[in-house]
Amino acid sequence: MRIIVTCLLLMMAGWVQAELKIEQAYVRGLPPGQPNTAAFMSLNNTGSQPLTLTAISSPAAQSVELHTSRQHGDMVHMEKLDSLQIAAAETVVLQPGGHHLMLLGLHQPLAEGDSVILQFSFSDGSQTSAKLAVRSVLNEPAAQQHQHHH
Ligand SMILES: [Cu+2]
Repeated sequence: MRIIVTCLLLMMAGWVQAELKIEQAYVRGLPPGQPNTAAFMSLNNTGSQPLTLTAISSPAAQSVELHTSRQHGDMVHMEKLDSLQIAAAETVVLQPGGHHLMLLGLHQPLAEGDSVILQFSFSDGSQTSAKLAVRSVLNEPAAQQHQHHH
């Protein structure tokens, strides 16, 4: 019964579920007072057509942007990307130091154990959403590796 109701709601919303599997997704939990944070995940296109991610939104933030990190000498700059293409049957990994999502203007501080909903929209009109766990920056894999090596 619940499945039927969900399908009806999806149909009424007028969008198609994107053929995308989102894994290893988390939002970086920062100390209170930080207005923005980043989200990381792997995006696996399970369909037979390329997907172009064009917009992301979240009820937890004023806006969500797609960024990439680029090294200029000793400085790492973030640049906004307008879209991200995921080829059929390919996986794009968003990770610290590379592509990532930025949650800008957080409505409230995010702590370990919280969760954040993200909604993804694609150029073909399909959409999907994901619920991401908040992981404290101290528990992030990259941070652990960093500490491990030094
Ligand atoms: Cu960024």
